[in-house]
Amino acid sequence: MSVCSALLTRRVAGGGCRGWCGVAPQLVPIRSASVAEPGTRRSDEEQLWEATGNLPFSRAKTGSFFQERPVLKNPFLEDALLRGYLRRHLPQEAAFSDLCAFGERVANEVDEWGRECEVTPPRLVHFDPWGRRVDHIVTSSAWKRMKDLSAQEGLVAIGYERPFGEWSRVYQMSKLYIFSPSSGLYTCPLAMTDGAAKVIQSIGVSWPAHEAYSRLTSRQPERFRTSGQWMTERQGGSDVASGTETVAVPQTDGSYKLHGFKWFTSATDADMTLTLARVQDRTGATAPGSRGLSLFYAEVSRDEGGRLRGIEVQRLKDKLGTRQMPTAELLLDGLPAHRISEEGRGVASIANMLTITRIHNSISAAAAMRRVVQLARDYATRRTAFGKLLKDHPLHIQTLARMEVETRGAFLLVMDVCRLLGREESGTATQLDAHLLRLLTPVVKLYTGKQAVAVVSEGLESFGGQGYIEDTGLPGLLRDAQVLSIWEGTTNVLSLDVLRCVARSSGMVLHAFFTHVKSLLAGASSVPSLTPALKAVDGALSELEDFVQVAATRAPGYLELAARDLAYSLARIYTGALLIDHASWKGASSSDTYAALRWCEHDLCPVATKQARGCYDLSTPPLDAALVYDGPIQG
Ligand code: MFK
Repeated sequence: MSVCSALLTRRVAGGGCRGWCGVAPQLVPIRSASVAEPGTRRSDEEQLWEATGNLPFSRAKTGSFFQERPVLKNPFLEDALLRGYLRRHLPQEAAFSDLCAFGERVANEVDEWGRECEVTPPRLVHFDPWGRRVDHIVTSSAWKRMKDLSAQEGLVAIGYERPFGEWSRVYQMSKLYIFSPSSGLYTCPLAMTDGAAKVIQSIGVSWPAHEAYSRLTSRQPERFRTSGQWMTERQGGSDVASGTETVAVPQTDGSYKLHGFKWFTSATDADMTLTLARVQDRTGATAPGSRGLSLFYAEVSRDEGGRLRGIEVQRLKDKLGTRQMPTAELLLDGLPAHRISEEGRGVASIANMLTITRIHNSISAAAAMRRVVQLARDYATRRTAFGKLLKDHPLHIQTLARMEVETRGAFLLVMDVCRLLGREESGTATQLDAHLLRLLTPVVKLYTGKQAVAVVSEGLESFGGQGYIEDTGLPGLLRDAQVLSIWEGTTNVLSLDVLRCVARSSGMVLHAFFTHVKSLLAGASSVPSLTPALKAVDGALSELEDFVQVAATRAPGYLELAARDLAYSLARIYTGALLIDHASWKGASSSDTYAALRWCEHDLCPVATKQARGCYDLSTPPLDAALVYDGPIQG
């Protein structure tokens, strides 16, 4: 049996990698070592005390005890669920050895680069020393290494090469999941690059986007290019249809020049972008709303004087987190561009990009949870309090176990969406798969974004005060997690997207949901240890069916008030079914069963619970408003 076959067939205990990918395991400190201060001159009295051994702080003011730091180990070998999931669905030796080797590289090399990206954030240089406007976004050398690494490792390319057919997206996203928390936020440009490649491919590869596509999906660092996604303008990021002021002025050669102001452009050092604008007619008029928006491809280039063509970088954003990555305000002042959608089909054409970036967002969310759990459980084997290691305090381990359950649920939910995406792209998707992909994309994004903030916050607490100290690298995990529920559609905007896709499909997406969850439950019905979980999901599914029946008879405002709780119910029920399904697999462990049972102790159908309490009755909004604005004196 080859080493990697062994990896596929045996359950793994501990973290050693030697013999699987041929690399000896190394433990990597997440911070450099601190140095004790030298001692000071001692008085005779002090020396006497010292001689008696009663002056422990006499030689070094810092004392002799130093807490051991948590150690990042190979994130692939540390992750029993990831390996189990792949053993079940993608038992390919090549995939395992690649993920194992990549995990080793992440722990031993890339994580340090990620830290470098954080401590050397990008800066904007507006002018050269001689006063010429240059608008250079200066990034760290680590950020540039991330770009080369991304090409070499095929972090975008795999999705298009499709080495494992319909499972290729699962493989690609597994690599990104391992990479994300160490990537210095390089996963952001990769998300948009992947999304742009998908849009160009789905529209049909033609000039000038043909060259762009081959570069976005290249494995050669010198050819690889990244893309931006410039959608947000000053009037807001959610209501794109009425918030987009940018105009596209037709040129005689069939191209356009864009004039407008993009308020949030992430990873602004990208080589190209996809963006929305309104085409002007001969009189300079544009069509309003969504129907007036078209999709444009533009390259970011410089003229002979070194000045950006048609772009001025107004300033970099001062953000709570994601500081590793440049986010800028851009004035588009005659940016050369090519229209790649039909006129007025901008939103529908960029929707593919939204699907991809929302899935990437969800991968980053699950990965952030996984990373904080890995570090916290390692720390619990090093930190002693009240006479024993943290790992020997049942209450502490209970807290970590709850985080683990959330992390497992998030992982299975997002991987299932990747599975559906892979089926769609390889032409094996059924109608049911297509409906599920449309419904679950906003659901997984909104749910995992919220979970990540909660789990990472809990994780920081498990380090005590050290979790609050910047140069441990831990607070950055929380600051970066906070964006996951905001960009690419906030929780409420995505909840409304769920309603929209239910309405547009005449309920077919919900029909697909019920059908698939029932089939997952049926597949596990013969496993007695899962009975309580099965009953819980089955009961929640019935409650959800009842809710849908009742809601269909109510005014539209009723459903809007229920939108967020409905999305949460879909997430919890579907995740419960996935955990049960995974635990019923013949290679599952007792921990897989336990995780499923624990997950199903959640309120799986909060929309039914809250409906029963009258939370969506139309008498509620004025009461909510009165509560929110209780206090100010009415003038
Ligand atoms: C680590 C990971 C990093 C991730 C990358 C971070 C980058 C950060 C940069 C940003 O945050 S960029 C800003 C992101 N902005 C958003 O995500 C926008 C949020 N708002 C929405 O999603 C709104 O729902 C939307 C703008 C789409 C609403 O616009 P409309 O014009 O009111 O849409 P409408 O009329 O409902 O649909 C227009 C068409 O698009 C329809 O197609 P048809 O005309 O053929 O019927 C819809 O079916 C289609 N569509 C809309 N949303 C869709 C969709 N199709 C598929 N999926 C969707 N989600």
